[in-house]
Parts: sequence; structure tokens; C-alpha cells
Amino acid sequence: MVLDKLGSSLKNSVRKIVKKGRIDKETVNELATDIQRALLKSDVDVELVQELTDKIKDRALNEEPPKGASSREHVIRIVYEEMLEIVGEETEVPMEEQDIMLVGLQGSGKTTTAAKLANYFQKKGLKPGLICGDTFRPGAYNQLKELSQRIDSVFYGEKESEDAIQVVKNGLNELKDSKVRIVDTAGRHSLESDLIDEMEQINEVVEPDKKFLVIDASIGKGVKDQANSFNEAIGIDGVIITKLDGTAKGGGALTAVSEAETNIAFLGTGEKLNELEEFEPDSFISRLLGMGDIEKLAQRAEERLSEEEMDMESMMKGDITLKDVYNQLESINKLGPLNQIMSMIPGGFNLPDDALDVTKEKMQIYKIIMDSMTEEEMKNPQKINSSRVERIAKGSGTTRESVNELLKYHKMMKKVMKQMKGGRTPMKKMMKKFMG
Ligand SMILES: Nc1nc2c(ncn2[C@@H]2O[C@H](COP(=O)(O)OP(=O)(O)OP(=O)(O)O)[C@@H](O)[C@H]2O)c(=O)[nH]1
Ligand SMILES: [Mg+2]
Repeated sequence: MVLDKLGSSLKNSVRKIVKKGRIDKETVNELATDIQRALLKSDVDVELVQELTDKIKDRALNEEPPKGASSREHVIRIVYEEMLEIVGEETEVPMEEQDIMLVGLQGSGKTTTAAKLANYFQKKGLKPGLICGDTFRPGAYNQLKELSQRIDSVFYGEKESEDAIQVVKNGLNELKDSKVRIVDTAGRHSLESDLIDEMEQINEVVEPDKKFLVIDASIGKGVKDQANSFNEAIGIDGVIITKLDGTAKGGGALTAVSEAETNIAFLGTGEKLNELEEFEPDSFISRLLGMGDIEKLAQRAEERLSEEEMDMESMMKGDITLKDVYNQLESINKLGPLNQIMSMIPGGFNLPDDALDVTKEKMQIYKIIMDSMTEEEMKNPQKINSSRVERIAKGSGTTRESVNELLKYHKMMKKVMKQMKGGRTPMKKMMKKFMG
């Protein structure tokens, strides 16, 4: 997709939030820093980035999630909404008969984009016609002609002419049958007065329904000034940003337009003629943030939570067995460190911190050990005497110390569960609070 790098770093920052249990100040700050880093790397204006992340932080920490939404979902939503703000609105391109004129600086991608647009409308069932209004560059005629043949579009141009205005006039007459007529114009190395004059004259002849300014994404933030100058000169209906595939400055180019007095209509994402995208801000940002995936992830996290609640509840009814420990080890890993869960319980525990600090590696070993136990031993761990410990250690390829450690862990869990049972906060509520 466009802006692969920016997209993947933004996706990662947002994914981190999904994985986080609790949304606190630290988490939000971390997210803001991640987003800042990603946007600055892709050349988005520093001030704009600062403003954006300030807003995200402020809203994430002060706004209550709407009913039914977790704070995690809420924060992701805020990021999405604020990102949407900085790319501006979409330019409507109606599917109807129209004349389009492309303008822009030299080499920005006008001719290629003209052919891409013809291809785009043809696919939508609107017969396109391409007109070469570039009598300035000798190769322009052949270039557009060749491109139009590739997509099987009607073409009009006059190879020997030097009068662009007349050529365009003739072209419009010749291509009366075409539903969407696209006029390519000459590029100059800067916005000179003669270029503006010619643009204005072609503008008068064509009376285009849409005037699109084609800009190369590699100028990044510079897009804003260019868009504003062209807009002042002839009044443009939108911007087409090209070569987004080949630049790290894409984020700058995209966001700069929102500060200009116009919007983005299309994005050019490659040299091939089908590499043109309509610019739809909401779907663009959701893709950039990987929203589809994130929604799925968030959902999975919620589902896990409800499974968790059930486990915990049934566990608290009876005495905790090693089997419960086994299941817990699997699920607690997904929830986060045990000591974090325990710290949520009002009243607290008088257990040493390290007692709860069971590492992932250790949990793995515990599981292997339990795989070597009999069903009976799992249910009644108190029956495990030293000869059984010996057997289990051998069978699981671990040590007696590890087996004893696991038995100690089980005892501790039992104690914890008892204390929880006596606590005033219902389990469900506590888990909800923990998960945010
Ligand atoms: N990678 C990439 N290359 C593009 C894209 N759009 C155009 N190009 C390339 O950019 C170069 C210039 O494109 P043109 O379409 O000839 O640009 P132009 O604005 O018509 O140039 P002039 O008529 O000389 O002003 C060509 O090599 C194109 O293949 C794009 O979206 N991605
Ligand atoms: Mg050209």
C-alpha cells in the first residue's frame, strides 16, 4: 500500500495499545511518542505533529469512553479521528460526463496521470478521450499517444503544432463522443508567468469541469505552497499527489494539502496505469492504522477477557487444583504479569513481590512438569510426596527443585484465591477495571 513504512510503524504503535491491559498516562504518552516518531520520519510538519499528539493525549486522558466501548477502543478511535483531521477532506469526483485538465510543474507526472485517469474512467464505464495539450516538450505527443494505445483510449494530438490552445480546441471538437475528456498540458520548471498565461488560455477554451494540480510527493511539505500558488493562479479543484510509492516524504505531502486551500483527489502510487487511487480520507487512514486488523484484535482481547472471567469465577467456587493452575498459566500470560493483576485488588496482598513474579520461561517449565503428572496428582497435589516428585522430575526432564517450586506456586495461588474471595470487590468488576 501507499506509505508502507509509515503505515507499519503506526500500526505497531496502535497494536501496542490493543495489547496493553490498562490505559494509563504512561501508555498514552508512549503511544503519542510512537506516533510522533512515525509521522516525523515521513516528513509531516513538526508543528502539525505536536498539535496532533497533544490533542490525542488530551482526549485520551480526559474523555470518557462512550457507553459500551473499552478505553482501549476509545483511544484507538481518538487516534483515528485526529489523523483524519490532518489529511483534509476528499474531493468528490462525480461519475458523469466531464472535461478534466491537468496542470503542474515539469515532470510531476501529468502525462502518466492523464492516462491513469482515462483508465480509471474507462473501468467505470465512461468512455475516455485523451488530448495532448503539451506542444512544449517534443516527446509529449508520442508519450501520451503510446499510453492511450496501451489502455485502448481515444487520443487526439497534433505532432507538429506549437499552438497548444488551438490543439486543445480541435481536440475537444474531435472527441465529442468521449464522456470524459482529459487534457494534458505542458510542464515548466517553475510557475512562470508564460506558463500561467497558457494555462489561463487553455482554461478559457476548455472550461474544464475539473482542474487538477499534479504534484510529486517527494517535495513533501512543499506541496502546500505549490498547491496554494496554483490555486491562486487558476483556481484548482483538487490535487493529485504522484509517486507516493517512491518517497519517504509521503506523509508530509499528504498532510500539507490539508493546510492548503484545496484537497486531494487522487494518489499516484506507481508507474503502472492502474496505480491510481481515489483519495478517501477515512478509508485511507483506517488502512494506514490497520483499523480492520485492530478491530479484530481488540475483539479477540475482549473475548479472552470473558473466558478469563469464567475461569476465575469457577475457580473461586471450589478449591484450586493444579489443573486450574495449568489453565491459569495459559491465560494469565495473555493478560499480563500476575503481580499487576494482584495490585488491582483492594486491600492488597502481603505476598512478597517476587513470589508473584513468575516469568514466562518458568510458566513454560511448570506446564511441562504438569504434563508428566497423573490426573489424580493434578487434582490432589497434596498427595505428591518426594518419590512422586522424583518421578515427575525425571518424566518431564526437569529437576526436583522445579517440581517443588511449582507445588509452592500452587499453594500460593490457593492463598491468593482465598484472599480474593474475601475481598469486597467482585471478581468481574476487578477484571474489567484491570482490562480497562
Ligand atoms: N513511481 C512512480 N512514478 C511515476 C508516477 N507518476 C509518474 N511517474 C513517473 O514520473 C516520470 C514523469 O512522468 P510524466 O507523466 O511524464 O510527467 P509530466 O508531468 O507529464 O512531465 P512533463 O510533461 O515533462 O512536465 C515518468 O517516468 C513516470 O513514469 C507514480 O505515481 N509513481
Ligand atoms: Mg507531460
